[in-house]
Amino acid sequence: MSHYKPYNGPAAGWGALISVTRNWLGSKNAISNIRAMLKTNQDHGLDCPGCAWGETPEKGMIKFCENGAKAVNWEATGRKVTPAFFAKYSNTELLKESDFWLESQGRITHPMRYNADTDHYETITWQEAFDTVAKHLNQLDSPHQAEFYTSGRASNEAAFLYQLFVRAFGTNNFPDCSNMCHEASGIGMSEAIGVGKGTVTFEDFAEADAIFVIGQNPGTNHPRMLEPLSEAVKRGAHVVCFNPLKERGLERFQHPQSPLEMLTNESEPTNSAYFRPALGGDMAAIRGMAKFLLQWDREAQQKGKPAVLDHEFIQQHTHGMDDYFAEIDNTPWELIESQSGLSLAEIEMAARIYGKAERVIMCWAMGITQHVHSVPTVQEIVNLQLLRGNIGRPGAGLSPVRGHSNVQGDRTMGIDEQPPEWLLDAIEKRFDFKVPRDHGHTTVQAIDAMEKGQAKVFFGLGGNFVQATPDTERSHQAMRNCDLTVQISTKLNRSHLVTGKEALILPCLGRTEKDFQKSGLQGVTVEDTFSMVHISYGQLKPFSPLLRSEASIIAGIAKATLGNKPVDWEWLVEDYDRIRDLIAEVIPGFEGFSEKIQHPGGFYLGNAAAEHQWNTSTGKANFVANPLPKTLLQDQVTMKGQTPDLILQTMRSHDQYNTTVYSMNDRYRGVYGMRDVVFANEADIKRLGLEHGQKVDMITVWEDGKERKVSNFTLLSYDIPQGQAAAYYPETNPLVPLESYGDKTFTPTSKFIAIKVVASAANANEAVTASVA
Ligand SMILES: Nc1nc2c(c(=O)[nH]1)N[C@H]1C(S)=C(S)[C@@H](COP(=O)(O)OP(=O)(O)OC[C@H]3O[C@@H](n4cnc5c(=O)[nH]c(N)nc54)[C@H](O)[C@@H]3O)O[C@H]1N2
Ligand SMILES: Nc1nc2c(c(=O)[nH]1)N[C@H]1C(S)=C(S)[C@@H](COP(=O)(O)OP(=O)(O)OC[C@H]3O[C@@H](n4cnc5c(=O)[nH]c(N)nc54)[C@H](O)[C@@H]3O)O[C@H]1N2
Ligand SMILES: [Mo]
Repeated sequence: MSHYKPYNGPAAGWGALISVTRNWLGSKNAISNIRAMLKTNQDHGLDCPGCAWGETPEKGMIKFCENGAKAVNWEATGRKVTPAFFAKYSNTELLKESDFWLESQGRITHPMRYNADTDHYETITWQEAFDTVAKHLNQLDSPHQAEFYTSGRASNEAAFLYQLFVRAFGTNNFPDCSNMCHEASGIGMSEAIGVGKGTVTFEDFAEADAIFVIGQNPGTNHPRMLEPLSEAVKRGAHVVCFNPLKERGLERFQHPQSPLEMLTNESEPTNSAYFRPALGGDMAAIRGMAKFLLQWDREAQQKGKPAVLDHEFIQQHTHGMDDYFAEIDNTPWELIESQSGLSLAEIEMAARIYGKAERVIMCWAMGITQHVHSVPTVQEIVNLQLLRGNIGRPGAGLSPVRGHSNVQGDRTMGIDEQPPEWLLDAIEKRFDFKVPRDHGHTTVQAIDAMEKGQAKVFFGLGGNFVQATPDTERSHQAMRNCDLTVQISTKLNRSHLVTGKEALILPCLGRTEKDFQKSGLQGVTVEDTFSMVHISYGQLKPFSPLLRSEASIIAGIAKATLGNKPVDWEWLVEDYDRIRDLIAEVIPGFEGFSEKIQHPGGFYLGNAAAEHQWNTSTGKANFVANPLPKTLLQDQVTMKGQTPDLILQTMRSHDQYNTTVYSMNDRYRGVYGMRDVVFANEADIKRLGLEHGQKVDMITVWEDGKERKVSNFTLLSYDIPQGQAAAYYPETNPLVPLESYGDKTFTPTSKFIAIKVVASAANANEAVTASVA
């Protein structure tokens, strides 16, 4: 029964363990799953396939979190999607089922080919599958007519082989999940400090005096991050949150492995300050902090008091200070206040905490990166850090907290539609073929190309492209336009059902499973958000004898398409050390790769900016002087004179992993048994003449005249700033216009969608009685 009841327990305490236990008990393999979990993070253990947060360094400690346990358990389900399953259900029938139902059917056991005549998936041999892909690829007029998507769970070894194959085939069309995720962090930081990755390591969190957590919900998405946050507060450091929602994990915290805390059922407040900005208002808030610091510094100078800014650092290491200070001076306080959604008193308080702290770490995630002006916002965070030299010192730095467990590693391996020249040169030199130099497609550009019929083959290394991407109706049609769609996957999802004229499902081993190749048991490597690379060994028996590893599937396709060029693909896959030896030759930082990963805990890739080596155009760390956006609403909305009712952000519930829904509950937000809900402020609900509990439709305000609408969502009165709404992804992806993306990033603006909210026409009366407390 669906209901809504605010959650009062602490985050990650008893509630977490109860939920995990229930999850395990619901799985036939509960015992072996637990055993697999217990080996997590030990030598030759498994890298958690959940998020990209770093593994805790202490050796021998068993560290896991509720949502990591869910991720393992989800993969290690007892349920199977067999050829008999596909014989039973036609594709049309399967399309009627929910995403939740589809993934709950279990792991796919056989390679399958879609037969349009019967509307069923049918078995196919691996070789037939490889030959089908090769036939389609080789008959294209240009290699740029194929799109090669990657989701961030792929291992380094698989990703490296994949990019080598695709480049040897002739294109840089590498749309990936990163395009929808931390793209702005990479672009913004690269221009400013010369590296696109976080500059801190796990150890830095123990030394910080203040940790800012901006636009991130770690209690759900990076639960192990709550531990260093809580420890920081315990030793007197500040944790400062910027989030319009009062996320439970950030309010209070109890660690499941600290029995004492659980016995007393008390939880420590992790946040010393919690600010609730407007959606997209963070750049203004941080500009305001910088403006205060600059003002205080000038006052201090006049009075002969100690400086507030780190002038020595600025002189020695940065470029562009004058322009940036001028930009600060030109930014009026009124704009800062109105755009940030915060009072100047709040911003001043944030600035005081910041200015008093000797060492500051700034963390952020999707609340920052999924806006139009995400690159300038990331750069404003960098600017602030440069003002006080908070980069490249112990306990200080930048921490864009990555999403998928190996999304960062995939980029390092060259999954990049805009590859740097040095990488292409290195590949060309090592493998002796002419690499494609033209930039390829991002995710949004790939959809556009498929929509227009310019791209004809879609290939997915993991992920659930049609549900993760914006403008659902159009992205589905784009997929249907293709001649061939191919998905390398573990579980059934909608991307298998929204097919091109031909379609293949290629089932692969998950990270929890043992991967045997000719030379024996293989491990794969991943890179976490702190640039630590380590090896992971599957622990469980492969789910079906027919499953192949991602690397071996890619090798099979590459061989069928290109023959033994530029490498002997199958020989490489016999022993992953051979792939790692190639990586060692091509990718900087991986010299001696196979030996280095023998070291328990793996090895640190290093970070030039953290060493104060600035690989930028100026050879210094750049202050980038971006003006605040004139208005947060895009022209497509304002120029038409349209007024949206609310601005919607789309986010994750506690029981989902991106498009994978574990259950219909969102415990920390008090929602049970339903996901088609929209949170809004009581005052807005009144203003719009609506009622708590009522069914509503949401309609996007955008200029192109296309109707973008989702219907029959339950409207919930929630503690959310006025003018804002929040709802779950992927259900609300139909509302995100394909053309609404970030400047320079092409990242869909999933955290800023202008909408109208109206009462649903159908069953309106019945809806009012929806079960809400
Ligand atoms: N269990 C679990 N773990 C995951 C995932 C998962 O789905 N489930 N997904 C993984 C992936 S791929 C990623 S990228 C990460 C995502 O991790 P998060 O970025 O934490 O994910 P979201 O749910 O999108 O949450 C965004 C947060 O930002 C806030 N927010 C939204 N807009 C704004 C804004 O304009 N300003 C500010 N200051 N805050 C804002 C929201 O209220 C919310 O708390 O998690 C990874 N880990
Ligand atoms: N509206 C809105 N849209 C968003 C976001 C948002 O916040 N709001 N977030 C964006 C973000 S941050 C991201 S990262 C993307 C995520 O986009 P994706 O990475 O494409 O989506 P996932 O849901 O993580 O993919 C799940 C599927 O991956 C497959 N899979 C799982 N494990 C493995 C494995 O080990 N190997 C292989 N080959 N396949 C596997 C399973 O079949 C599963 O169904 O979505 C983006 N879309
Ligand atoms: Mo992500």
